[in-house]
Amino acid sequence: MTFDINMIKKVYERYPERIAAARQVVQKPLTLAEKILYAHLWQGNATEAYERGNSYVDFAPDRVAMQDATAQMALLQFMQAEKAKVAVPSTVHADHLIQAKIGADKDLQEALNKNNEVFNFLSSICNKYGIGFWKPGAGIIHQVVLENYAFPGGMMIGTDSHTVNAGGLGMVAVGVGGADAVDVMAGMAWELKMPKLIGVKLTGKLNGWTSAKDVILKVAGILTVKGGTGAIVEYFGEGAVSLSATGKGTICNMGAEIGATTSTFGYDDSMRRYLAATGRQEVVDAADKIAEHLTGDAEVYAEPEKYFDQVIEINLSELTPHLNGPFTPDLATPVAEMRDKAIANDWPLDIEWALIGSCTNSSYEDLSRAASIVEDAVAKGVKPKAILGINPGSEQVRYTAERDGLIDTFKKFENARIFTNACGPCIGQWDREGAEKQEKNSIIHSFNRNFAKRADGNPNTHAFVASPEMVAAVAISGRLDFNPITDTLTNQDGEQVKLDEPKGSELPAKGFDVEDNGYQAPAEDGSDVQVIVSPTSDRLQLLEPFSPWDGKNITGAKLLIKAEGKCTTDHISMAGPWLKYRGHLDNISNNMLIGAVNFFNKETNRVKNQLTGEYGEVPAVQRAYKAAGVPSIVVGDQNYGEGSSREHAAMEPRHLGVKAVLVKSFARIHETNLKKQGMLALTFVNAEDYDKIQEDDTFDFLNLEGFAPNTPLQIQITHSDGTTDTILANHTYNEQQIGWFKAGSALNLIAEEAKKA
Ligand code: MIC
Ligand code: SF4
Repeated sequence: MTFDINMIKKVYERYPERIAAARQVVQKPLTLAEKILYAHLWQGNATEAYERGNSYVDFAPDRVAMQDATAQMALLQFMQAEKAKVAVPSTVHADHLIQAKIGADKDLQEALNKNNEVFNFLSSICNKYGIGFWKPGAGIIHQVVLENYAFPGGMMIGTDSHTVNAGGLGMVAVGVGGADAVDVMAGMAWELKMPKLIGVKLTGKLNGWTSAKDVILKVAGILTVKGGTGAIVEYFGEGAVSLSATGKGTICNMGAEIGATTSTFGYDDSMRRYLAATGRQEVVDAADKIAEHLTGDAEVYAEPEKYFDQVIEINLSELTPHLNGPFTPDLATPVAEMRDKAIANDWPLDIEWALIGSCTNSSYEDLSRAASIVEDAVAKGVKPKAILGINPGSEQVRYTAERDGLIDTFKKFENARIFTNACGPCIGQWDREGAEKQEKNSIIHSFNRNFAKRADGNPNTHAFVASPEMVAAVAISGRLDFNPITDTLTNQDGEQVKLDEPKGSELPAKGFDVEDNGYQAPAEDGSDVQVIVSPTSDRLQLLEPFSPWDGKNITGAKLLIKAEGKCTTDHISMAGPWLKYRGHLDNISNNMLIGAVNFFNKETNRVKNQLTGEYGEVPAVQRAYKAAGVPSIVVGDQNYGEGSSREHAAMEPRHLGVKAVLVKSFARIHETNLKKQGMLALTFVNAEDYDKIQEDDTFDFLNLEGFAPNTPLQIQITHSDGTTDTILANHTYNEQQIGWFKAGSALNLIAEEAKKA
């Protein structure tokens, strides 16, 4: 069955007219990204051309997706908007709260017991507001979306940074904070700065050990974790056409790791095959009628330099397998060079754990390619050295893989563990034995992120990212520097054997199958459904509106922390053990910035309380400022807030009384989240001013009373010796966003409007 086919048909019906209007205003051949953007303008047909990287544009996304860890906060906010039902098709996916420990059945039951209150809340709130609910065990949000909802030329937003995965089916799918999702679910426009465009031309064809994952591992190495900021990456060329739809999904998925707004591919046969195999021939039939609009214009792909802001070319025939890491996903190393690099950097070479899964690489094709390696090793009498853990992407994938014998193949290894169809170790939901000893070690996985502590909480775990087939090969050899193209392994009989190249099936030969996909449809009329939040719960807490701005300059603000170096959302609001408080703002605020490194003592979670002169934990010091009615600010480095869409990273400082975050540069989603929650998100006009900030500084804003678009803010810094520096801070607030700041948050404005109506 095809969900929401009428909505999809309506989108397609208006496409020709919308594209014609876009051609009128842009006056140039169009990229696919532009077609999708202009076809989804809130106002309808385009009347002006927007400036990339500059104009704010209102869009009308076709659908919204949320996962359990972000949906709680998104839906707690949606409740405040006082709407009866969501305005566009929306879904919630229970995937982040299931810990991997023993194996699927036991772990799932344990998660149900532990998170009962949250799952019941999500199930009932979805039922009330007309939202589809995918129950725990149904699968990882982005795989389920690709299998059921994504459609070429569509636009969606999701409260998870890897929403971009749906670009594998030719969507513009963007990760956002919950407050953005609330706008769209409440029937309002979604605002985005017109993205810049990066074109990636793929020539040749993948072969041997190289897989789609290596394309994005390579791109990440070229562009780095901030090279895609504010841009849509559009892939094209014969190499793009030769990739499977799920392979395209993998590439788009990890576009989040280069900060890209999203990534996408033109509609082609791989998408037709995937849509048909997942029961959506109707979408193929509808898309085929407007196929010319669902890909970039031929002129664009013939002379990409003329139309994209930046162009990269990769020859798939020459691409080799890569391992990226440790601690950052853009540190790309070709497998053949790993030995020297690892030795030079003292990265542990032994691998104890190898993990396949996550929204990036958990498709049927991924499992089949990895299984072919295991099968080959078993046939050659090679025993694996590392433990191999697998999280299938969805129940449909798991069920089909089991039917086709892939799961049995993995189980031929005694030390293989099949975990739940969920995020699991990818987000620190992993009870790894011995992790508390904090020993230096290496692991390899097919996930997308490898920030410190992310998978097992151990800061000394060096995590490397690779394709599922490389993960399987490394698991068997137990060595980080194993190169399956050249190296041999010793089998049970003492013989030297080589592993065959991976073989996989793009799609299951007998089709996909599933008994219970885990979907719960909402009530037609949810007005009688009660959503219960116990006032004594430590997991869920109804939200109180943040107070509006008093109209005055912020004065006497103390420095809470000057964060040094990489400060991702994992550093600002850690996941793993803290995921359980995602629905309780006050409780989760106790993890605020506990992972950030204090510039002055190089320690985490130890900052000076300027009121007492004593050092304490960041949340505790901030609570002391709040209790004393003293405002504070946070200072940070480049690409602050990289990674997740979790708006907790913005709501926690807001809740605890931080007024401004002043950094060298921001990651897109986090900057928007700060704005939405009524915070000041500022960047140094001169990056070197970061060096002027001292531990005992006090900040006075000089011209906040005149807060206006395109006008930098002046901040006077008073140091402890009485000297002062006045610095300039840039901001990107437009009129409307200044309105959010004044009202205390974007949601306060929606609530005001709702009252007027
Ligand atoms: C992640 O991969 O970091 C997460 C966990 O999926 C986050 C969302 C979250 O923090 O809940 C993301 O990518 O947005
Ligand atoms: Fe889940 Fe990991 Fe994907 Fe985030 S990156 S959605 S935690 S599988």
